[in-house]
Amino acid sequence: MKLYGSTTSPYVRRIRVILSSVSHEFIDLQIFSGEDRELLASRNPTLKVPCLEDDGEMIFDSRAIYGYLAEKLNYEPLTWEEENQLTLVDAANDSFVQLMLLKRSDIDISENKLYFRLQKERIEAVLYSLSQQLEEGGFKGWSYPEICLYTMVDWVLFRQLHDMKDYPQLLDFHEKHRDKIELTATDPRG
Ligand SMILES: N[C@@H](CCC(=O)N[C@@H](CS)C(=O)NCC(=O)O)C(=O)O
Repeated sequence: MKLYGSTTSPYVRRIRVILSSVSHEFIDLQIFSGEDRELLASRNPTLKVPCLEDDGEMIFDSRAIYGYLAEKLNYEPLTWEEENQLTLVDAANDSFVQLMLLKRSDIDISENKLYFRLQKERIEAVLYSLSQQLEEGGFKGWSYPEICLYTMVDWVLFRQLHDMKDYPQLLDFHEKHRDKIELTATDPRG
Protein backbone atom coordinates (compact mmCIF):
# COMPACT_ATOMS: atom_id res chain seq x y z
CA MET A 1 0.00 0.00 0.00
CA LYS A 2 1.38 3.41 -0.99
CA LEU A 3 0.17 6.71 0.43
CA TYR A 4 1.02 9.80 -1.63
CA GLY A 5 1.03 12.98 0.40
CA SER A 6 3.03 15.64 2.15
CA THR A 7 4.08 15.89 5.77
CA THR A 8 2.30 19.22 6.27
CA SER A 9 -1.16 18.44 4.85
CA PRO A 10 -3.81 17.92 7.54
CA TYR A 11 -5.77 15.71 5.11
CA VAL A 12 -2.76 13.46 4.61
CA ARG A 13 -1.95 13.38 8.30
CA ARG A 14 -5.38 11.99 9.21
CA ILE A 15 -4.75 9.03 6.92
CA ARG A 16 -1.20 8.60 8.23
CA VAL A 17 -2.67 8.34 11.73
CA ILE A 18 -5.14 5.69 10.54
CA LEU A 19 -2.27 3.83 8.85
CA SER A 20 0.05 4.13 11.86
CA SER A 21 -0.40 0.44 12.69
CA VAL A 22 -0.65 -0.77 9.07
CA SER A 23 2.36 -1.57 6.91
CA HIS A 24 2.57 0.99 4.08
CA GLU A 25 4.92 3.20 2.12
CA PHE A 26 4.60 6.97 2.50
CA ILE A 27 5.59 8.99 -0.58
CA ASP A 28 6.34 12.51 0.64
CA LEU A 29 5.77 14.96 -2.23
CA GLN A 30 6.39 18.66 -2.80
CA ILE A 31 3.07 18.97 -4.55
CA PHE A 32 3.35 22.41 -6.12
CA SER A 33 6.28 21.98 -8.48
CA GLY A 34 8.87 19.87 -10.22
CA GLU A 35 9.12 16.12 -10.56
CA ASP A 36 6.93 15.49 -7.52
CA ARG A 37 4.07 17.40 -9.14
CA GLU A 38 4.54 15.33 -12.29
CA LEU A 39 4.41 12.15 -10.25
CA LEU A 40 1.25 13.37 -8.52
CA ALA A 41 -0.31 14.29 -11.87
CA SER A 42 0.47 10.83 -13.20
CA ARG A 43 -1.38 9.28 -10.27
CA ASN A 44 -4.16 11.71 -9.48
CA PRO A 45 -5.71 14.23 -11.92
CA THR A 46 -7.26 16.20 -9.06
CA LEU A 47 -3.64 17.15 -8.16
CA LYS A 48 -4.46 16.96 -4.50
CA VAL A 49 -3.13 14.85 -1.66
CA PRO A 50 -3.73 12.37 -0.16
CA CYS A 51 -4.22 9.52 -2.59
CA LEU A 52 -3.74 5.84 -1.91
CA GLU A 53 -2.49 3.07 -4.18
CA ASP A 54 -3.42 -0.45 -3.20
CA ASP A 55 -3.76 -3.67 -5.20
CA GLY A 56 -3.47 -1.73 -8.45
CA GLU A 57 -6.28 0.59 -7.37
CA MET A 58 -5.93 4.37 -6.86
CA ILE A 59 -8.23 6.01 -4.33
CA PHE A 60 -8.51 9.82 -4.34
CA ASP A 61 -9.64 12.03 -1.45
CA SER A 62 -9.19 11.39 2.26
CA ARG A 63 -12.86 10.67 2.74
CA ALA A 64 -12.90 7.94 0.12
CA ILE A 65 -9.56 6.63 1.39
CA TYR A 66 -10.97 6.38 4.89
CA GLY A 67 -14.01 4.48 3.57
CA TYR A 68 -11.71 2.12 1.67
CA LEU A 69 -9.47 1.51 4.69
CA ALA A 70 -12.38 1.16 7.10
CA GLU A 71 -13.78 -1.62 4.93
CA LYS A 72 -10.38 -3.28 4.62
CA LEU A 73 -9.61 -3.01 8.35
CA ASN A 74 -13.13 -4.02 9.39
CA TYR A 75 -13.90 -0.77 11.17
CA GLU A 76 -17.50 0.08 12.01
CA PRO A 77 -18.93 2.37 9.31
CA LEU A 78 -19.25 6.02 10.33
CA THR A 79 -22.61 7.05 11.77
CA TRP A 80 -24.49 9.94 10.11
CA GLU A 81 -23.55 12.09 13.10
CA GLU A 82 -19.89 11.30 12.48
CA GLU A 83 -20.33 11.98 8.75
CA ASN A 84 -21.68 15.42 9.67
CA GLN A 85 -18.76 16.04 12.01
CA LEU A 86 -16.42 15.22 9.13
CA THR A 87 -18.30 17.51 6.79
CA LEU A 88 -17.92 20.34 9.30
CA VAL A 89 -14.19 19.76 9.74
CA ASP A 90 -13.68 19.46 5.97
CA ALA A 91 -15.63 22.66 5.29
CA ALA A 92 -13.45 24.72 7.63
CA ASN A 93 -10.29 22.94 6.52
CA ASP A 94 -11.04 23.59 2.83
CA SER A 95 -11.67 27.28 3.52
CA PHE A 96 -8.39 27.51 5.44
CA VAL A 97 -6.58 25.90 2.49
CA GLN A 98 -8.19 28.38 0.10
CA LEU A 99 -7.18 31.37 2.23
CA MET A 100 -3.65 30.03 2.56
CA LEU A 101 -3.30 29.56 -1.20
CA LEU A 102 -4.59 33.09 -1.78
CA LYS A 103 -2.02 34.47 0.67
CA ARG A 104 0.71 32.47 -1.03
CA SER A 105 -0.45 34.01 -4.31
CA ASP A 106 0.20 37.45 -2.74
CA ILE A 107 -3.48 38.29 -2.59
CA ASP A 108 -4.53 40.55 0.27
CA ILE A 109 -7.26 38.53 1.98
CA SER A 110 -8.01 41.32 4.45
CA GLU A 111 -9.84 43.16 1.66
CA ASN A 112 -13.61 43.17 1.90
CA LYS A 113 -14.37 40.79 -0.97
CA LEU A 114 -17.23 38.33 -1.24
CA TYR A 115 -15.00 35.28 -1.75
CA PHE A 116 -12.86 36.08 1.30
CA ARG A 117 -15.91 36.88 3.43
CA LEU A 118 -17.57 33.58 2.56
CA GLN A 119 -14.52 31.57 3.61
CA LYS A 120 -14.09 33.52 6.85
CA GLU A 121 -17.77 33.29 7.72
CA ARG A 122 -17.74 29.53 7.15
CA ILE A 123 -14.60 29.13 9.27
CA GLU A 124 -16.13 31.01 12.22
CA ALA A 125 -19.48 29.22 11.93
CA VAL A 126 -17.83 25.81 11.84
CA LEU A 127 -15.32 26.50 14.63
CA TYR A 128 -18.19 27.74 16.77
CA SER A 129 -20.27 24.64 16.03
CA LEU A 130 -17.35 22.31 16.76
CA SER A 131 -16.71 24.14 20.05
CA GLN A 132 -20.36 23.72 21.00
CA GLN A 133 -20.18 20.02 20.27
CA LEU A 134 -17.09 19.71 22.47
CA GLU A 135 -18.87 21.66 25.22
CA GLU A 136 -21.75 19.18 24.98
CA GLY A 137 -19.45 16.15 25.32
CA GLY A 138 -18.93 15.41 21.62
CA PHE A 139 -15.63 14.27 20.10
CA LYS A 140 -14.81 12.40 23.29
CA GLY A 141 -13.23 9.24 21.86
CA TRP A 142 -10.29 8.81 19.51
CA SER A 143 -11.65 7.68 16.18
CA TYR A 144 -11.74 9.23 12.71
CA PRO A 145 -13.77 12.40 13.48
CA GLU A 146 -11.51 13.23 16.44
CA ILE A 147 -8.39 12.52 14.36
CA CYS A 148 -9.64 14.86 11.61
CA LEU A 149 -10.52 17.57 14.13
CA TYR A 150 -7.10 17.26 15.75
CA THR A 151 -5.14 17.42 12.49
CA MET A 152 -7.06 20.53 11.40
CA VAL A 153 -6.62 22.38 14.71
CA ASP A 154 -2.95 21.45 14.92
CA TRP A 155 -2.35 22.58 11.32
CA VAL A 156 -4.09 25.92 11.97
CA LEU A 157 -1.82 26.44 14.98
CA PHE A 158 1.29 25.30 13.06
CA ARG A 159 0.58 27.63 10.12
CA GLN A 160 -0.73 30.40 12.39
CA LEU A 161 -3.81 30.72 10.22
CA HIS A 162 -6.23 31.82 12.91
CA ASP A 163 -6.21 33.16 16.44
CA MET A 164 -7.77 30.26 18.32
CA LYS A 165 -8.12 32.00 21.67
CA ASP A 166 -11.85 32.50 21.04
CA TYR A 167 -12.19 28.72 20.92
CA PRO A 168 -10.81 27.42 24.24
CA GLN A 169 -12.65 24.11 23.83
CA LEU A 170 -10.70 23.45 20.64
CA LEU A 171 -7.44 24.35 22.36
CA ASP A 172 -8.27 22.04 25.30
CA PHE A 173 -9.09 19.25 22.85
CA HIS A 174 -5.74 19.82 21.14
CA GLU A 175 -3.87 19.79 24.45
CA LYS A 176 -5.60 16.59 25.54
CA HIS A 177 -4.40 14.59 22.53
CA ARG A 178 -1.10 16.18 21.52
CA ASP A 179 1.20 13.61 23.16
CA LYS A 180 -0.29 10.61 21.39
CA ILE A 181 2.50 8.67 19.69
CA GLU A 182 0.78 8.63 16.28
CA LEU A 183 0.49 12.43 16.48
CA THR A 184 4.05 13.13 17.57
CA ALA A 185 5.22 10.71 14.84
CA THR A 186 3.33 12.72 12.18
CA ASP A 187 3.94 16.23 13.54
CA PRO A 188 4.31 18.61 10.55
CA ARG A 189 6.95 20.55 12.51
CA GLY A 190 9.26 17.54 11.98
N1 LIG B 1 -11.15 16.83 -0.18
C1 LIG B 1 -9.73 16.54 -0.23
C2 LIG B 1 -8.93 17.77 0.09
C3 LIG B 1 -7.44 17.54 -0.04
C4 LIG B 1 -6.65 18.85 -0.12
O1 LIG B 1 -7.20 19.94 -0.25
N2 LIG B 1 -5.33 18.72 -0.03
C5 LIG B 1 -4.48 19.88 -0.21
C6 LIG B 1 -3.27 19.77 0.69
S1 LIG B 1 -3.69 20.17 2.35
C7 LIG B 1 -3.98 19.88 -1.63
O2 LIG B 1 -3.57 18.87 -2.14
N3 LIG B 1 -4.04 21.06 -2.26
C8 LIG B 1 -3.55 21.23 -3.60
C9 LIG B 1 -4.36 22.23 -4.36
O3 LIG B 1 -5.39 22.70 -3.85
O4 LIG B 1 -3.96 22.52 -5.49
C10 LIG B 1 -9.42 15.39 0.73
O5 LIG B 1 -10.15 15.24 1.72
O6 LIG B 1 -8.48 14.62 0.48
